[in-house]
Amino acid sequence: MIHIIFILIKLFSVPLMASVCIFVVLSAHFHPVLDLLHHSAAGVLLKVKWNVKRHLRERNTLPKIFAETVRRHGDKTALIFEGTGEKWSFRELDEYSNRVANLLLQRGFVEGDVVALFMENRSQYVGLWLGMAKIGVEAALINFNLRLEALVHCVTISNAKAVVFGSELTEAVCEVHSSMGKTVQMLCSGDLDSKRVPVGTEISPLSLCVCSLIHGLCLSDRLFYIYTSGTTGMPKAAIVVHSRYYRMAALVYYGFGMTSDDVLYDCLPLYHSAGNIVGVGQCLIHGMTVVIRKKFSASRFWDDCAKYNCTIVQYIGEICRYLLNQPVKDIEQKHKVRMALGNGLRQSIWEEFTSRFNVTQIAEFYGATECNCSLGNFNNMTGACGFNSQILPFIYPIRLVKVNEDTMELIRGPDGVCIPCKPGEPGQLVGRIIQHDPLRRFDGYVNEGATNKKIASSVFKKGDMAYLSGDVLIMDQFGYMYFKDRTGDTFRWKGENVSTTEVEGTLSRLLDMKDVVVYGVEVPGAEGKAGMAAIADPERSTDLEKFGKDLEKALPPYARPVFLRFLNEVNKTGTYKFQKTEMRREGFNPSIVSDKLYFLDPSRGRYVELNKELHSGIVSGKQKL
Ligand SMILES: *[C@@H]1O[C@H](CO)[C@@H](O)[C@H](O)[C@H]1NC(C)=O
Ligand SMILES: *[C@@H]1O[C@H](CO)[C@@H](O)[C@H](O)[C@H]1NC(C)=O
Ligand SMILES: *[C@@H]1O[C@H](CO)[C@@H](O)[C@H](O)[C@H]1NC(C)=O
Ligand SMILES: *[C@@H]1O[C@H](CO)[C@@H](O)[C@H](O)[C@H]1NC(C)=O
Ligand SMILES: *[C@@H]1O[C@H](CO)[C@@H](O)[C@H](O)[C@H]1NC(C)=O
Ligand SMILES: *[C@@H]1O[C@H](CO)[C@@H](O)[C@H](O)[C@H]1NC(C)=O
Ligand SMILES: CC(=O)N[C@H]1CO[C@H](CO)[C@@H](O)[C@@H]1O
Repeated sequence: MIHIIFILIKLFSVPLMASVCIFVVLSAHFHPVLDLLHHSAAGVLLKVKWNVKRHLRERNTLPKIFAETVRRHGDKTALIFEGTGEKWSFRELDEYSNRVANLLLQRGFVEGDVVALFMENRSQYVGLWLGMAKIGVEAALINFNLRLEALVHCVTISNAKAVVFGSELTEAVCEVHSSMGKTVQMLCSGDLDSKRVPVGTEISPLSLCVCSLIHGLCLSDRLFYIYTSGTTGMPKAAIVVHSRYYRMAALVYYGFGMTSDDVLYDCLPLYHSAGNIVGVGQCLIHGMTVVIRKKFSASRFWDDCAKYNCTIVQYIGEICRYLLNQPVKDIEQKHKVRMALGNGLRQSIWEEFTSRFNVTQIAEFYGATECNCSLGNFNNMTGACGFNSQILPFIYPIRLVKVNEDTMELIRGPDGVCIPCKPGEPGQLVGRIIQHDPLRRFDGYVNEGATNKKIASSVFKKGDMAYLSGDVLIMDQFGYMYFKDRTGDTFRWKGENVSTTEVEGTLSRLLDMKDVVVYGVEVPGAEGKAGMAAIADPERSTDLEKFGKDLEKALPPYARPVFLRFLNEVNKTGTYKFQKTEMRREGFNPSIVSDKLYFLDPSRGRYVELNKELHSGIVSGKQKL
């Protein structure tokens, strides 16, 4: 078999980015050349693509790839559960998952069945879904914070035949048991306390027997479902196929130059792709030891890292800021962590984070579970979340296209095709969908309607199809991509676009790293949306006078929040992202919002308390904004 591949060589003499392209003809197993490609973004993609093709050819699946990892690493520690300190070797994880597989077979589950997995973080979690994967049973990974309707919704849309739950969640399961339908089996992992189970509720203990097996599946089969926490409405179940799992884990492994000797600290929830794929995937596929923590703890973070000799830590959302918020202590520098891997590190705290915690590399990447447009900042470029070659755009068909940032509607040219952005112009990230290419397929959601909203046609050229990321990014002239804002979060005020992410970063810095959530609220009669900042300040320690002055220096007038809302705590998702929908809906009406509200009085240039009288003045248009 002859393959033609493109080799990129970075010319270090030319600032940052200038790649030359050489065409080489290679035989399929010429790996040293691939290693050469290691550190260029396109090289990483080619390598991963190559591996995916090989796995497809060899009819490998994730369980088979894992079997290979077990063969290589056997008694090495695969998972450590911080909490009990329990350690599992690769062999033990394998045996546990085999028992799961056997049990499910005995209970009559077959390939293609769906089983919901509802439990808190621990090693068994990985063993359970892996065991299901071994016999082609698809796990629906349910957020363990869900209760009542949301829980029923997630189980129901997955068409699960059974729910496997952790004994710690017995009560939550009993609450919804009757709404779930008699045909859904309830299996409890751990010690079932029968006193907590109401009479008439049918729950069976999950008792496991030993023997091993792997079924013949294929890399493009479904592995499990992950629920995306949409900004609006109920969660959607996104499909993860074996090849996607492999690809996501492999892209960061090769892209960021990890090795199987690294020890990764994973304190993210396992029902999400960051924790379960990007994190745990390094264990299953690459033989890395992964330390799992039930729940992120800012105060224990560096102690854990030092205790387990972790070399890589994962972060997401606001986690880095919570770490910076902790009092300084020795241990935060006395660890072996060389890399922080994740997404959502704000540019405003990037350098403070690396210097204070002595972490030399930020491995920031971008990519939603269901998205076909992942990016990685493989070159340790401050503030960037990814890179896309400007010279060889065909290697990775993603681009930024012009959108109305307010509504996220695509802006199209006269020919009906989307307009690509120039360097420096913000645009929505889109990825071309090529169904027959396993690296570029879109697997979509379980629900067809949800899939349609994420796909548009005539994006790169007439008649094609592309995945819409929903996020606005900016690319510089070299091809580095910078995250600008989340879906629909940018709003217009005084004819300018306000990026809530940027304003949040600035305000939080001015306010000693407090949680700050920025969003736009509608004011009758005013065009666009007025900015509002919800600030978590339980002690009410904010000096408004000083804050107002600092703000004048830090932000242009249109970006300064017109309203402030002080509360004890802001709501966050399981992945430490802020929830704004409810607050946006409540607006700035003091008779709806019970928290203290302030208004930036333009004539006095300072914040004043927003009472009912002032509110009606604003609504009637008497009070200028
Ligand atoms: C961490 O490394 C030290 C020295 O290299 C070693 O003594 C210790 O056992 C290691 N700890 C763990 C949990 O592996
Ligand atoms: C910071 O990390 C480097 C390399 O990992 C190490 O050599 C150095 O001692 C660390 N600094 C402190 C203060 O621990
Ligand atoms: C990454 O960048 C930071 C500062 O920009 C630098 O201190 C660090 O050494 C770099 N790390 C690597 C691995 O190049
Ligand atoms: C704001 O965004 C829109 C597109 O969403 C763009 O047309 C407009 O030029 C932007 N305005 C400014 C001032 O950047
Ligand atoms: C586009 O979507 C497909 C299907 O899910 C995915 O496999 C592919 O990798 C995506 N494109 C990119 C650039 O990742
Ligand atoms: C936070 O979440 C709780 C429970 O879902 C809800 O009752 C409350 O209104 C939310 N608070 C805000 C400020 O959105
Ligand atoms: C295995 C393990 O330690 N599981 C823990 C998961 O979390 C629950 C509740 O927080 C604990 O009770 C379990 O012991």
